[in-house]
Formats: sequence, C-alpha cells, structure tokens
Amino acid sequence: MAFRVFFALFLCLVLALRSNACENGRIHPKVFIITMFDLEAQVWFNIPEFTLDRKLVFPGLPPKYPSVNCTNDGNICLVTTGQAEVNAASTISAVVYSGNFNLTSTYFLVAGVAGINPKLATIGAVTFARYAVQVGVQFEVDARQIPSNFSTGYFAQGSTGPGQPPSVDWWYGTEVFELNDALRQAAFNLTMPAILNDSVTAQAARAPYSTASVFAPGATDPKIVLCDTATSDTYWSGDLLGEMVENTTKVLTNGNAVYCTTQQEDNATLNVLFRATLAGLLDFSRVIVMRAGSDFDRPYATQTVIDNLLGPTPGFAPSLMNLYLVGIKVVEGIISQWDGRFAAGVKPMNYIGDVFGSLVGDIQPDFGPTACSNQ
Ligand SMILES: *[C@@H]1O[C@H](CO)[C@@H](O)[C@H](O)[C@H]1NC(C)=O
Ligand SMILES: *[C@@H]1O[C@H](CO)[C@@H](O)[C@H](O)[C@H]1NC(C)=O
Ligand SMILES: *[C@@H]1O[C@H](CO)[C@@H](O)[C@H](O)[C@H]1NC(C)=O
Ligand SMILES: *[C@@H]1O[C@H](CO)[C@@H](O)[C@H](O)[C@H]1NC(C)=O
Ligand SMILES: *[C@@H]1O[C@H](CO)[C@@H](O)[C@H](O)[C@H]1NC(C)=O
Ligand SMILES: *[C@@H]1O[C@H](CO)[C@@H](O)[C@H](O)[C@H]1NC(C)=O
Ligand SMILES: *[C@H]1O[C@H](CO)[C@@H](O)[C@H](O)[C@H]1NC(C)=O
Repeated sequence: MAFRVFFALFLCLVLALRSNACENGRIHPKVFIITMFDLEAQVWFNIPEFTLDRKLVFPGLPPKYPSVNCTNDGNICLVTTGQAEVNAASTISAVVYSGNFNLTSTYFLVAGVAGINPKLATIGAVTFARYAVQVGVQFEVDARQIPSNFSTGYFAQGSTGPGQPPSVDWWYGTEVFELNDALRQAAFNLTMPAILNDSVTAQAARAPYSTASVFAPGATDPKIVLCDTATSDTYWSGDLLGEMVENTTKVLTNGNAVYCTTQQEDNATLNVLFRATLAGLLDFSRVIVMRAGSDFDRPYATQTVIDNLLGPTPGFAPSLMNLYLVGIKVVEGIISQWDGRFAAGVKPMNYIGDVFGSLVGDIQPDFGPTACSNQ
C-alpha cells in the first residue's frame, strides 16, 4: 500500500514536470467522458488520438465496469456508469468523492446513445442539450384506468391532472437541469468539421418517417442538432408517451425546452455533478450532454409500437460511431485550446443549475417552483 502511494506520488511528480494534470496525487483531467455501457465506452478505445491505458480502480464503481481509464498524462478520463438513473448516480458519486481527481476545472462530456424524437431529428444524429428534464418522476395511473378527461396516465406530482406543473411542495429539485448554453454553442462549433457516419440500413429505417408529415426531420439525413433531453428509468415507445414527454418537458421548463432525445441516466449524472459543484468540487458550467439517436422513440405511421420497440435498431452502429466522430472534435478542441480559452471556463450567459436556483449567480431560473408563472 505504502509503495503504491509512493509510486502514485512519484508518477505524479514526473508528470507534473510535463503538465498540470496531477497534483497532491490527484489526477486533474481536462476532459472526463461519461459513457453508460460498454459499447459506448469502446468507441473511445483503440483510436489514433489518445490511449486510455491508465486504469484506476476504487470503491463504488459498478462491478460490470470496475475501472476509470485515463490517458497517461491524466488529461482525459473515461467512466462507464452502467444504465439507468440508479447506476449513473452511484457511479458518478463514486468518481467525484473518490479523492482520486481534482475536478475543479474539468469539462464533463456525457456521450451516449438515446431514443430520438422524429419531430426533431433522426437516427444517427448527434444532439447537444441545454435542458435535461426528468420525466420519470410523476404520478401514474394505468392506461386502462385513465379518467375520460385525461390525455395521458402520467401527470406531475402534486397536480390533479395532465398539463399542470408539480405543486410547490412536490418539486424534488432534480426535475430540470439547465446547462451552460455558451459552452454548448462552443462545443457545437468545435464539431463543425465532423462528418457523420451513416448506413444503408439506417437510411432505409428512416425513410418511412414521411417527409410530408411532422416526422420530416426523422426522414432526413443525420445532422448535429441543438435540442433537449429527457431522462426516465422506463425505456418507453410510442406516440402517446412521446407526446406526454413533449408536454411534460414543456410544463417543467415553462415551455423553454424542446424534447428530442430520451435516455435513462442524464438527470442522475447531472444531479451528482450539481451537488459536487455545491460542495466546491467541480464546476457545473463545464458540463456537456451529447446524445446520439440510436432508435426512434415512436413508430412511423404504419408501424406498431411493439415493432418499433423490439424490432431491429439499424441506427445503433452509426450512432455509436458518431459519438466518437463528433465527441473527438469536442475533446480535441478543449485540449488544444486549453491555454487562453477553456482553462478559464466559458462564462454562462444563461441560468445554469437546478429548479431551485441553488447555485449562487446573477440569473435566477425561469422555471421551477419559484418561477412567477408557477406560483
Ligand atoms: C481500461 O483499461 C484496461 C487496461 O488497458 C482495460 O482492461 C479495461 O477494459 C479498460 N476499461 C474500460 C471501461 O474499457
Ligand atoms: C485543484 O486544482 C485547483 C487548480 O485548478 C487548485 O487551486 C486546487 O487547490 C486543487 N485542489 C486540490 C484539493 O488539490
Ligand atoms: C376531469 O374532470 C373532473 C370532474 O369533472 C375534474 O374535477 C378534473 O379537474 C378534470 N381534470 C382534468 C385534467 O381535466
Ligand atoms: C460559433 O460560430 C459562430 C459562427 O462562426 C460564431 O458567430 C459564434 O460566435 C461561435 N460561438 C461560440 C460560442 O464559439
Ligand atoms: C460507417 O462506419 C462503418 C463502420 O466503420 C463503415 O464500414 C462505413 O463505411 C461508414 N460509413 C460512412 C458513410 O461513413
Ligand atoms: C399534450 O398537450 C396538448 C396540448 O395541451 C394536448 O392537446 C395533448 O392531448 C397532450 N398529449 C398528451 C399525450 O398528454
Ligand atoms: C434528471 O434531470 C432532468 C433534467 O435535467 C430533471 O428533469 C429530472 O428531474 C432529473 N431527475 C433526477 C432523478 O435527478
């Protein structure tokens, strides 16, 4: 043990002579990539740009993905959380409270696949979110027992029906996280030289989302899109649930957010990063949520919901590839422009944080229990 500590300090000393990536035995990453399962992680291994062969093992990592991997200089690290909110929250907590890292100036890049709303984008598209909305925390009644005047069986906690915000005492604080939009724009700009991967089978799967309908964006070629993400432990499919998620996203953000991707982790990850920011351990203005569409959240006109949910997912391969093709531009951009730009941070011009306005700043949230329209 003593030898290992000594060795870590020695390694850091050597590295410290070359960079700032290490101090007090802590790794000081410039970019931390957050993936959710092995296939998302694998796109970052065996690439020409960097090698994640420095392996860190510490308590609280998922048994399935038991290490965080970094580059030797500590500039880039990658963690795999495991899927769903409970794994994301537990794993990211283990990372930020491990004492292995100094994260005060680290950029976090959540890089995972997601279900995609064909009203906004398509399979293979890569999105950057400003709002992450938790749509799983709601009241629910079974679809077969919905009152005749309810449009859906899901409604906000403490409310009396769909379309209403949660009542004041029922906000948990995690319903919405707003991220640094200036950083999102900067990341989006960095990706501009990226050329997206696509496949013939993905093109064929896209085609039935008629260009003559609200699903036109689903039928067109994949692009890099700025639009928002929804978190729910439930992996759902269908028009009606899709519309419910669109409506819930609008209600929870006072109409600001546009729901376009659905996944099972981001709120949980953001909640941990947010609390660690409140504890002075990291900087919530340095968080980027990137999600690539692997499958449609709802069927095309003549497809059943079950075929959409259980059928083949030809968008999966190009979406994984595109996480790398687009994400690498962001990682390389942050590292290459560290001095003089990213080291100092990208000053947010919008509100960032949770629904309560917990981060001390000049701007207060225009959503949540204290927003005027919800009082
Ligand atoms: C981290 O690196 C080690 C050693 O190179 C490797 O065995 C392991 O699979 C890597 N971790 C992940 C999550 O891929
Ligand atoms: C973390 O790094 C910052 C500089 O980015 C430094 O000011 C701070 O003292 C470091 N914290 C620890 C606990 O090493
Ligand atoms: C549904 O109808 C009941 C009984 O009239 C009424 O109390 C309730 O407010 C209505 N709810 C919605 C969501 O319209
Ligand atoms: C992004 O690029 C556009 C067009 O070149 C530019 O106007 C804008 O200032 C850039 N934004 C950021 C945040 O870098
Ligand atoms: C997408 O990636 C696959 C797998 O590497 C490759 O075979 C294919 O040629 C790529 N297609 C395009 C259009 O980039
Ligand atoms: C979504 O909101 C619109 C407008 O209020 C409403 O017409 C529609 O029925 C809602 N859909 C669902 C599934 O709740
Ligand atoms: C997850 O985040 C979204 C938006 O960031 C938020 O609406 C939701 O409540 C969060 N859920 C949890 C459990 O943190």
